[in-house]
Amino acid sequence: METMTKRDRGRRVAHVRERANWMRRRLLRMIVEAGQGHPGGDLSASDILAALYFDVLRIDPARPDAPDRDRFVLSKGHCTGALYTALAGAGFFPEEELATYCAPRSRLNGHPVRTYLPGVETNTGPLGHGFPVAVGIAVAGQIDGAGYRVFALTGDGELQEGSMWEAAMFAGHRGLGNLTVIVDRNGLQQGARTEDTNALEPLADKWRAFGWEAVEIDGHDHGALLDALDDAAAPRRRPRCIIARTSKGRGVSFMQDQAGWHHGVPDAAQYAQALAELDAEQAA
Ligand SMILES: Cc1ncc(C[n+]2csc(CCOP(=O)(O)OP(=O)(O)O)c2C)c(N)n1
Ligand SMILES: [Mg+2]
Repeated sequence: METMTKRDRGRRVAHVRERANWMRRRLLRMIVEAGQGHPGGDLSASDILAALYFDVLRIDPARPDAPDRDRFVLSKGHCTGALYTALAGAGFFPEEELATYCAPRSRLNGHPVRTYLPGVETNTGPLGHGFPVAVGIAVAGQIDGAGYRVFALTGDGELQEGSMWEAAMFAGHRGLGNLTVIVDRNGLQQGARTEDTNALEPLADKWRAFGWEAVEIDGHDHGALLDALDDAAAPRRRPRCIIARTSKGRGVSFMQDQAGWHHGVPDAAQYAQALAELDAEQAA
């Protein structure tokens, strides 16, 4: 492993922090312009996707199909606000194209489509489908002895889908050391708390029982995210689960931890307030 100086780490953390803030502002604008979107889950996942796309993933927008690229699967496929701003910011397509979000014939479908847009590894949207595909990609990498790593982001509500646990069991069985799943543990599914609907806890123990390494971190702490994701790159013989404790709607006070902002569009006054809050956070 390379040794990282404190200065390098500080720079990485500052960069991811700045990019996550940019993503939040940019995705809200995109949702306002389109008149639709899922801001709660987008804001919940922005720090995670910023750490991946602006630091961790070994990807090259000029070679989106490079055989050795790392793969990222947005299993909670409704969060295209976070995914498309990350892809645009990383150079996979021009930022101006964000203005076409959800428009007829746009490449930026409400849920991501692989054949439309470079950088999208697989179609997602129906919960419980993306993560099993990510497991399949990791199995292929294991069989081929390929060097790429596979990352998947799931929702916690998504873990109510039985297919997730079938895939988790198989990944444990195969000892997929090239696979990391990040659970966006914001405690909310579409209209209610996960624990009131069908309790997931003790969640880390469930993954461990399926043959995974599991860690729990603050999913808005950029340093903790980088450490956990760096660690995932270390050689090992088991898949790894990072349970990222998050807040749905993070960064915008009136959206935070509110099931009602799972989907929705801020009005002009709310949008102005959101931008002011995000500007203040960036300046702090
Ligand atoms: C199979 C399936 N059932 C229902 C839905 C509708 N749906 C979209 S998002 C969502 C809630 C997801 O909650 P979670 O996975 O926790 O996402 P987050 O909180 O990160 O937005 C639901 C029920 C869907 N997309 N797919
Ligand atoms: Mg959730």
